[in-house]
Amino acid sequence: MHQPPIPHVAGTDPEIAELIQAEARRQRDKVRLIPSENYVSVAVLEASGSVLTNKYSEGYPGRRYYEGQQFIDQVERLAIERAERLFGVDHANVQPYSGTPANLAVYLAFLQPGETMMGMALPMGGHLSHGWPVSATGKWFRSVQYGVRADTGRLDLDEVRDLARREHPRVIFCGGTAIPRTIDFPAFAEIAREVGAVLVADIAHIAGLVVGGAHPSPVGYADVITTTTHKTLRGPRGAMIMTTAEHASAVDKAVFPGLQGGPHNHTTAAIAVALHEAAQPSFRAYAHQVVANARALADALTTRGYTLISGGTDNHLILLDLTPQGIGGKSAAKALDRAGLEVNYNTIPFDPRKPFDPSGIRIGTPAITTRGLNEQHMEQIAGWIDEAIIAATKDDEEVIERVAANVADLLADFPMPGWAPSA
Ligand code: DSN
Repeated sequence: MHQPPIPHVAGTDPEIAELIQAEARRQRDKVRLIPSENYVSVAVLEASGSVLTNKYSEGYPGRRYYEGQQFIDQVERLAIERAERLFGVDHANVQPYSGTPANLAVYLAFLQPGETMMGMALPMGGHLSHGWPVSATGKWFRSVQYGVRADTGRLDLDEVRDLARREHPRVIFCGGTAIPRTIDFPAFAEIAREVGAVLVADIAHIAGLVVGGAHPSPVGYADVITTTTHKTLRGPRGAMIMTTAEHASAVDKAVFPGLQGGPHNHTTAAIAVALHEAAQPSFRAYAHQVVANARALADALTTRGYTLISGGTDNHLILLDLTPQGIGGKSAAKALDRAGLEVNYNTIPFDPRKPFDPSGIRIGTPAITTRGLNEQHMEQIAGWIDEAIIAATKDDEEVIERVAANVADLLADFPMPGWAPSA
């Protein structure tokens, strides 16, 4: 979309055009370390910016409520077939607008209001839509939340089993947003089977690692798999729900007409393109490099004395507890951003601080891996993170500016995918 730039937006609406260009420059100039973000390809950008946005198509391929579906049906069928083939599932629904709507469809398919579900607590690494109290999922259902052990920072599946036996959930979610370790899908499946619950694996963060062979797959263990399409999977902002044949119809009905109207066809096309890209051998290499980079970064931060929740990482994500450094997560994240290193502040398990100014920061390697950085750059990035955090504790803006200049020097050799500056 931005390559070449956006002449028609610039002509019609220069204000928005300049904001788009400014955001593109920002993405170019930062070492982007937010684990749920990435850079999509120009092909994905083109599909998402296409005339498919003009078309309504409530329903599913071959069963629509509007005429004119000759090509939209083919787009959606391709996206579905590619998802089914790539993940090795019986059925895929590619219409959910994003991760939370996908998870809401699961509630609608399998639970009545007030019934019991289980999910990982948000401050322990879970997600709002896994039954956290401020979300509709925590208000409208009886939510039982599990967490990690205080001594290891890891899930204790015996505790999860005990809780499930006691509370009898109808649905159990596994997965989340700040889990640095491999998710044990077989163990969750055993627990769900024992208590008669539907197991839902929310693999939004790790979907790209799963298809790239860098994280075990939940297929064959989870009854239902939800995922966004824009994180490690490197597609547009959207989501999918994948199921065994048994649950296909319940999930399809929950998405449409249960929760949504017309699917966003431009997004569906971009998801199809992203799935095609994810089926290429180069995507496997990317997925393994994401993990190798995260491990190298985790090691370099550990060497510098940082406390990593769970002691390290198995995937794309690192959760740092900054308590020993004497700085809150929010101040650290803001200083790092000024230094050209974009992370997000994040609660850590058993956080004594408030979510809007927690003790941790969350770091991930998908976007920098897409940009072409590898293990040899992680030592340098860990050093800059350390320098910027120490500088922040001393209000030393000079050091922060110097780190930002070093970041710019490094990134000059790694063009941003999807955008080329106009000048
Ligand atoms: N907001 C996403 C993340 O950053 O992990 C989860 O929905």
